[in-house]
Amino acid sequence: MELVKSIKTQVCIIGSGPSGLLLSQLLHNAGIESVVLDRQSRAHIESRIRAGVLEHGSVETLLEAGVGERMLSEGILHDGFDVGFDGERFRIDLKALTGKSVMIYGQTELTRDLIATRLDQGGSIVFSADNVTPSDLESGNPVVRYEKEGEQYEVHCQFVAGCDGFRGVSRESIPQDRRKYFERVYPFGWLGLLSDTKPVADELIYANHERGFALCSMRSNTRSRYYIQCPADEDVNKWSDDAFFDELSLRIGEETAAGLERGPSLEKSIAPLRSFVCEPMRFGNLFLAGDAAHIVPPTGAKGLNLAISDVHYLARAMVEHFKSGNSVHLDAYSQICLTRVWKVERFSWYMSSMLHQFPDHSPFEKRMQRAEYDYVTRSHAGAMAIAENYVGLPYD
Ligand code: RFL
Ligand code: PHB
Repeated sequence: MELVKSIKTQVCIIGSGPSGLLLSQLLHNAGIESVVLDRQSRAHIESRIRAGVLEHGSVETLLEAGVGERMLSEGILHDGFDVGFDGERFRIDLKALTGKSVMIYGQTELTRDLIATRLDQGGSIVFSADNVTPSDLESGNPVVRYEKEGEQYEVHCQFVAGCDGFRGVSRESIPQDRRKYFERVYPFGWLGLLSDTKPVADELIYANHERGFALCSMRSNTRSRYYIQCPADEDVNKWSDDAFFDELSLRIGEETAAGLERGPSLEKSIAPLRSFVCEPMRFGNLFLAGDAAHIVPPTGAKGLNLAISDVHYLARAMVEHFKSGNSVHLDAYSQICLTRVWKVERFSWYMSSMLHQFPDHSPFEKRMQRAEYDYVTRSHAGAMAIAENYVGLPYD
């Protein structure tokens, strides 16, 4: 008979992306034990290239969690960004409109900081855990089974946090008749390129050009991140670095392109664009957070930030439960998150709709896009609506 090793903890967290790691950190800060399980290796997790923009509230949450030191010294505050349309450009002055800024700091760096802090403090993160399977989720004693290096394990806990991203196991372990999915898949993707070159501008540029959307972003003053809209089924191998920079140059206009520094790609990949929400975000003692529960297209820079706000609410609710036995916030968790999630879904959908070329758009819809851009760039209220969402809606 095979021996199954048994582990006991208060919260079993599936997924060691930013959601799972930050939750583990916030629980630890309140004296609550957790075990984090991830199917990937530490090296793989620490090398994934993802988001780059942190909202004001995300920065505050990370600082309060005690994981913001390097972000404060190496991150770059941006007081605005540009939106462009058919060669025109307009700066959304975040600081003047809202009094707030956003922080440019890569998700890759944030993940490294979170892993290092958890491990330094003796936290338990199991990397390369195979066949992670949550069960007994409606009981008071859920169990999460996994395998590692030929051994079988069982984690016994009070709560399971499903922080395992869009393709994880947690959401799918909710019976079909107990959840509802809402989804839109966009008819294009983003081809992204990372290079050790000086960013083409001091702030981000989002541009809608007749050849397709383009985004100029960065990770630091010496590392650029660029994206161009591409067909959803595009083959990344079709794009040499030069072909990418040629196309980007066309879309950002001659004047800006004149200052574009080219350099070999450190990473080049295609991300699909999707809007998705699972309701509710709880099943028994399983709580979903981050991409496991919802996906936004990246045009508003919201995915990581939404993950951080979910975790803020979940940690607060779990701490309250363990400290005082009060479950008011746990019971309200899904509803509190979903109210904010849908507002952020709306903003990400809106930004994506205004800034991309849609293959099925009629001339009427093209005029609507242009009118939207004109409204945003010529009305204080229009610019404000973008700015207050971009710096982040307040937490409830
Ligand atoms: P993650 O980061 O996907 O982490 C999930 C973790 O779960 C593990 N996992 C499993 N573990 C055990 N068993 C299983 N069966 C498992 N299945 C999966 C995975 O290995 C992984 O470690 O989800 P999390 O923590 O919820 O974080 C969400 C963010 O990663 C995501 O929303 C952002 O990256 C989205 N995003 C952006 N968000 C922003 O706020 N600002 C941005 O500027 C921004 N830009 C982006 C983005 C996402 C992009 N891509 C590639 C989708 C730009 C891009 C190109
Ligand atoms: C990025 O730098 O990766 C980035 C920035 C802004 C976005 C999306 C991605 O809206």
